[in-house]
Amino acid sequence: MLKEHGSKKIGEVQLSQAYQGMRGITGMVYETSLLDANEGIRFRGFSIPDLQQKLPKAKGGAEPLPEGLFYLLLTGELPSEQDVRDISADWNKRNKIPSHVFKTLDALPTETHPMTQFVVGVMALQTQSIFAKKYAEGVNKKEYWSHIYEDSMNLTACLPEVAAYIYRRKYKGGKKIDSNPNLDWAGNFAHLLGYESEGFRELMRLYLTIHSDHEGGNVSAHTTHLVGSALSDPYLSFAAGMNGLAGPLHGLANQEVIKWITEMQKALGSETPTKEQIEGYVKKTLSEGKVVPGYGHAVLRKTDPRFTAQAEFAKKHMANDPMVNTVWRIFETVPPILQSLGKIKNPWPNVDAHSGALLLHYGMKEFDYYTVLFGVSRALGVLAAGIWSRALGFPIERPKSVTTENVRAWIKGEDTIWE
Ligand code: HAX
Repeated sequence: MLKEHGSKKIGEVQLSQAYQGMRGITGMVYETSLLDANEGIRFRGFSIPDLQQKLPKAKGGAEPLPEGLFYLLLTGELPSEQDVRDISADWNKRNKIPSHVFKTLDALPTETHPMTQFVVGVMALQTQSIFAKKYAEGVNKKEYWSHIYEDSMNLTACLPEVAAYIYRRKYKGGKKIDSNPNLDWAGNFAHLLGYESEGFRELMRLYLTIHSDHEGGNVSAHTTHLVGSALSDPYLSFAAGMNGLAGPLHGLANQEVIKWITEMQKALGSETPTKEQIEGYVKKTLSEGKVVPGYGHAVLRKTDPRFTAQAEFAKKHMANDPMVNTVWRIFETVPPILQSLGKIKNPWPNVDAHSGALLLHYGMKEFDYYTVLFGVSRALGVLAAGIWSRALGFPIERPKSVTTENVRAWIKGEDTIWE
């Protein structure tokens, strides 16, 4: 394909795009999912409602199992029930975590933000990298992908236990819970965290499926992709991506949403403020030069279908929950206000506007932990994509940059350095 079509142009770059976050520049290939501005995410062509219908579920459950989503992202094909059971069993065998990982986490003060602890935990696991060992021994580049695959499977298998260890240590007095090998990956994660209701397990299955992938340009996926292109192993590249997810304009927004709503409830003296009260609080937030967390997106131009999927889950399981109802009232109130500012390209809610209310419903009130759940899910997408990047032999990623001095000279016709 490249021999025949490699010189065809897929876009042009404007000066404003170079200065303003590279919006709209198509500059990378990322196999596992594609984002449409109006329709939202498709995982290998399948929308979230498609996945809810077509992916295998737990016994008696209604939500897709993330193992099935991982199979789909990796192979491009829908898995059978047996494929999904095989992955659950495989991950249950691979989740052997060396004791130094827990000791490393224990060395951190418990006040350390859970995302920092998560990244430290992943970095401590890096001693297990098969790719790094094989590379040091000398390996043919055609085999890279298979070692990256082994690392990705092992890392994915270990993440729930590492993530749950952080939760139990920070908030539950360090009482660690052992894995239950009879449970699916998400069900076991719920169990490891200490949540045994079927409702929370179902929420985790949905949550870990829908947060997994959002094409390649978002900060966590792009960072994992970029760092992986230097042949840094999946532990190194995933940890790098997680540092990006920990930013408040990206994954940390799920923590910020609940923090913002809780502060609003306190300021207004009501658990379920009216639309008028919310309107006033939103205007105050904007006048203080802050963003309204959970709203807006760099690519999406409609309500995020991941928000809608979570709202549907809430309608089914907790329609009368006061926090959920407040989230829905915020949804009725915020978009017209943001729209009226005239500068916000997408006034609609994103994935993070809803997730915290669902977690709170089941009793998970430690909102600074929420981004770790997002991180565990995001592993499925970025690691599957990383296996493909090595299979396709993508080179080290290295775009060109310029200085403002170059740009000024170019405007005057004195510099053509990049033409
Ligand atoms: N509240 C207030 N102002 C907002 C806003 C919001 N929710 N969303 C955008 N804006 C502002 C921008 O800050 C920018 O202002 P300036 O021109 O003064 O700098 C202006 O509107 C134009 O921004 P944009 O082009 O519409 O949005 P961007 O592509 O630059 O940014 C963001 C996209 C998601 C970062 C942005 O909408 C935002 O900050 N939202 C709130 C934080 C949030 O919810 N982040 C999570 C996003 C989804 C995600 O990654 N989840 O993990």
